[in-house]
Amino acid sequence: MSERKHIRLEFDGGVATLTIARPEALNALNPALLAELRSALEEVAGTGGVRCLVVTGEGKAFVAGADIDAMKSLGPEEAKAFAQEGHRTFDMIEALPCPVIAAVNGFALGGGCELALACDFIYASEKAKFGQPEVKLGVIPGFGGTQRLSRRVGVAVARELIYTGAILSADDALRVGLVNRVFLGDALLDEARKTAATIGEMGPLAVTAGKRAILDGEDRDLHEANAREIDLFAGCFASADQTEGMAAFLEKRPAKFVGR
Ligand code: CO8
Repeated sequence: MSERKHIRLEFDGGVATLTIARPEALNALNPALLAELRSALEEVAGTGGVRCLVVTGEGKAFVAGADIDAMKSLGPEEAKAFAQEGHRTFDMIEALPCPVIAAVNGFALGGGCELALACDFIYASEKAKFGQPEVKLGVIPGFGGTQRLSRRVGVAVARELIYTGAILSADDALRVGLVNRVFLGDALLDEARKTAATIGEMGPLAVTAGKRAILDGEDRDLHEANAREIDLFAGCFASADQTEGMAAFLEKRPAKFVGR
């Protein structure tokens, strides 16, 4: 495993946990951290048997945004390159075959909210705070927030958040559908890993196909998206896991999935 300064990666059975750890800057994303994030995601993709990834942050922030100090003097071309780098990194999360759960432990602002949105779904600590405060800095979200936030919570709520820079509590984020579940005290990471382990017990090819069908469908009209679902559904029937899963049900025993 390569040395990374601000990212920790742990593997426990089929569950991987990626922790962003630059607490002195509330885990703000600079180019070096984004490069480490890509390298960690490559490691996850290249490690056999990972069934679900949990992404979290160290300290009081998940990620408090792109690094404002690193951005303050950029010209338009450099800003474009930085935004593209963020997109490339977050696209890798969506391209992973396994689901990714964002376990948002604290501030998820700007690029941090965008990172959480690139994950399949979000669990939050009661202390979490969400927002796209870029307009307060004279810019707009540049790591996918205008698109992924609208798709996740609807255009009306996304517009209000992006135009006002308002910060949502965990409970308000739950109310608008940004967050799936809110946990009290220190329960967040254990609960996220528990869900990750549950996902890991399912047929892995089927889980991957489900992730693909949902993501691919977001860019298509309903008819085309349903056609994509049909193809992915049919593809499951070429797998040993489909034979095993259905046989196990009929024989009233737990399935033993092999990922083939
Ligand atoms: N970038 C750089 N440093 C940061 C950031 C950040 N986003 N957030 C916090 N820090 C640093 C602070 O400067 C401070 O450093 P120091 O101790 O050296 O002064 C340290 O982290 C601790 O922060 P605070 O003292 O401010 O902690 P508080 O608990 O008082 O406040 C807040 C916490 C409310 C989270 C506050 O830090 C804050 O408002 N941070 C900025 C949040 C923000 O605006 N995020 C959006 C950034 S823009 C963005 O993400 C755009 C994404 C697309 C980029 C496109 C590329 C061109």
